[in-house]
Amino acid sequence: MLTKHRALSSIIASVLLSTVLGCSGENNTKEISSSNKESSISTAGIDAISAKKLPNIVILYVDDLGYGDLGSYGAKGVKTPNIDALASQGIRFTDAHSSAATCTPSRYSLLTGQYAFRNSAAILPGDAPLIIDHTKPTLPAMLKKAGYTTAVVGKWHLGLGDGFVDWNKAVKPGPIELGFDYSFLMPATGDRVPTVYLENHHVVGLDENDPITVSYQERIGERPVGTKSSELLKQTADLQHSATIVNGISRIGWMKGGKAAEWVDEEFPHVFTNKAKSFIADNKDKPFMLFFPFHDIHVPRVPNKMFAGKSTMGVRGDAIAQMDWMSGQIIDELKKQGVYDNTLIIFSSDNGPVLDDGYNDKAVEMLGEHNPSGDYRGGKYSAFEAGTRVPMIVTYPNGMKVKGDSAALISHIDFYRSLAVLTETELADNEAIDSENILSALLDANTSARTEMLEESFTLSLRDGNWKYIAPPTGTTPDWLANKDIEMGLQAKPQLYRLSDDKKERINLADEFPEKVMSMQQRIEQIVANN
Ligand code: NG6
Ligand code: CA
Repeated sequence: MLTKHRALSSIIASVLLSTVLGCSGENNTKEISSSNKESSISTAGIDAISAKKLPNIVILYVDDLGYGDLGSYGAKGVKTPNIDALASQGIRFTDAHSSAATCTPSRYSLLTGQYAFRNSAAILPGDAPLIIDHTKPTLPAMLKKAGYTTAVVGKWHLGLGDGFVDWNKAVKPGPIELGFDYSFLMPATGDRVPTVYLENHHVVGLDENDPITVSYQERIGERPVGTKSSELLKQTADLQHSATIVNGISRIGWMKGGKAAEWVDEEFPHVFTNKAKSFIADNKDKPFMLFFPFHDIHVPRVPNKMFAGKSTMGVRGDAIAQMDWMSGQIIDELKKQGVYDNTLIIFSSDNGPVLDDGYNDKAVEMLGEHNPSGDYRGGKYSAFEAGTRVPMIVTYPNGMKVKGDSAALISHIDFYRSLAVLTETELADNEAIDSENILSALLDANTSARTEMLEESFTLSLRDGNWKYIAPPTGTTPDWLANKDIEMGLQAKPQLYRLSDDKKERINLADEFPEKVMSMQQRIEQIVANN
């Protein structure tokens, strides 16, 4: 089924969602009356109590995993048996895209169903305020309304607080105010201070006699910094990543205090996985939604020694093996708790791959034959396909109609509306305005999805079937990306590619098809104007 593009014209005003946010997560017997029903109950005579329950929803969201980084997508330097097994039990998508080519915009769109440019969402520093308006609809609040208990465990990077965060007090608004019942976070990224965990509103393990202060302007406190104490480092780094050193890794930004609360990077796989497993075990008897954004395989790549040498690619490959193990642990817990068959798992990545992202971790030198972008051009930050075209696997034993490979064109921005349809939740007119219902394609490998799709990077690109148009950028790129314009797909002239015979986006057809260029540029302008 091809869903219709929503009429977007009259949507501007905001609608308070306080009623949604106030809803309890108790309704765990809601039945699904959609076409999935035929696979729901096998035994006749069972009454409504055992009628098919809402499926649990688990979103495994890897950071910076490229199209070619999994065994099931052609990886050469690392094995990913747990994810590959998942792929063999569901649908492996070949044209699925993160909403943007960087993390913050991508996650913003996933959780709001709106393009990040509508909110100027860009990569955030670790002390940025929450960029999602908690008075407006969000994916977790929508699912909470549908009867779900919701959690986020992992990397956040969407800002916290409303301007100035005091890490020694309740840190809010944040995920709880957005509709998550439980949160256990890395507040920003692994390469940004503060290097502490945040559980619900509070820093974990904080000693009140050693308060935390964070600065992105100037050095504070006594901790050594990468620019001066390189002998303390496990990996040296570029200037940007050479501020406060914690656990032998220099980070972006400075942090004072909070010594007892510091994380140890090598412990991430156990810490985050255990929190996810506990949430699953605690909620196995009611519908739950777990959003699990990994730190891996983002920099700094400091995998646990369990994974040392598991790949032929050094720490970047070992971090992929670690991510695969963590995924396996979570999948096993779903099985152990008897809820795997009734769980919709979406596995994907927030943007394309990057090798050198600031640390000297030998990702480039040890790459070998492995191609992180698969057959596509570009990677993280890039307007070319590999900026957003990422691995995506969906399983749902109770509801899956046709397994196998799917070439459906899908954006992660579509999860919001599709999950609303799955859970029979009505959306308000101004809710998830850029999100399309592609639920049928998530459950049936033979069903198509979008015909057109916007890709966000440092410019906007549009897919129209196999046509790909990259608009000349109108803004500026960060200094650290200077001189990389061609590599990032950013050019002053329009670019038009025909992916069916040029998947690597090498032959710019813009001069040959000026009308196509004009119509696709106009379509981008319409989308931006919300028409
Ligand atoms: C950039 C960082 C990069 C990474 C990225 C965010 C520099 C030079 N580069 O600013 O290392 O942290 O932000 O990555 O500072 S993302 O996947 O979270 O978008
Ligand atoms: Ca990312």
